[in-house]
Amino acid sequence: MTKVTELGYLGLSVSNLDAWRDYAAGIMGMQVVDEGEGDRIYLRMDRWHHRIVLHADGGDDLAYLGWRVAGPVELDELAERLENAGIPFKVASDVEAAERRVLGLLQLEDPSGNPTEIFYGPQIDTASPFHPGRPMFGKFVTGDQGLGHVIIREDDVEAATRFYRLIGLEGAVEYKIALPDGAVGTPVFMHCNNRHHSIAFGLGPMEKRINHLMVEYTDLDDLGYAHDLVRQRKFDVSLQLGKHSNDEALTFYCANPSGWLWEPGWGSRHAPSQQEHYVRDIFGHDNEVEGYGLDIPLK
Ligand code: MBD
Ligand code: FE
Repeated sequence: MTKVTELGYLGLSVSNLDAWRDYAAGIMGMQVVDEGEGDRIYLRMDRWHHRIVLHADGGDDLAYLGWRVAGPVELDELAERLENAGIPFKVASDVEAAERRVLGLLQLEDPSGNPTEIFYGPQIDTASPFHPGRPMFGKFVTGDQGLGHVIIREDDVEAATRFYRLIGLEGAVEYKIALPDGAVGTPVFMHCNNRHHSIAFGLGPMEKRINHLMVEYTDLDDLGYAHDLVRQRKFDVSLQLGKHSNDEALTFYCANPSGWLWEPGWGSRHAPSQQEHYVRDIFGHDNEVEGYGLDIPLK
């Protein structure tokens, strides 16, 4: 069965491009690529032309998720599967594919209306070495694990789980976490490669389509460097440094210029081959500034 292979790219809708340049490059280490289009800039994390497009259209939210498949045959197979499942989609034109720097893509919406693209053939700029926006000890963990993971809004968690299974992700509930109001939170985490999870949802209602983006460093010192800069520049920290039980990554959560969260991380383990669940995190992740949708006691 054809599956998506990675969370390959993201489109983000932002209001303040300059603030985002400083944040993504100067703090997090991404490379800004500005091709003079005026309404967008690109963020590079590796040899790809880009992993993230920042569209300056004021939305301050997720614009689209890009899931990769191996090639044109796989794209056709997924199109047929969507058709059989009665899920509407559009085959993008050559001009639209070129805008995304890919060879071909389908455009659709997930069950909560999150704009979703399935693509193949990204432009890889092998001739242009990755040049981080600030000195880096190591690199970003990407390759066949994709760019990172996102937590997004899904109003119907079961419908979302079915949708992501249909396009090839695996996974289910991974935490049963006691919430302050006495309820039990049961977030779903899903993966499509070795990255522990590429997408998660089901932590209750959210204002924005996206709660956070996790990007991972190969080197612990880059996480520390980002943490120092976030503290120096006094960006809100929603969850302090801590270690998750599921991916065992050391991470913290800080506000980005669009008012949702960035989760810099290091040391994630790969997705296990069988389902597990946890009732708390390992250490840390204490709540600090409230109001970013993760005011939950993780331990
Ligand atoms: C994660 O990456 C995460 O964001 C949460 C809330 C719990 C476990 C792993
Ligand atoms: Fe996360």
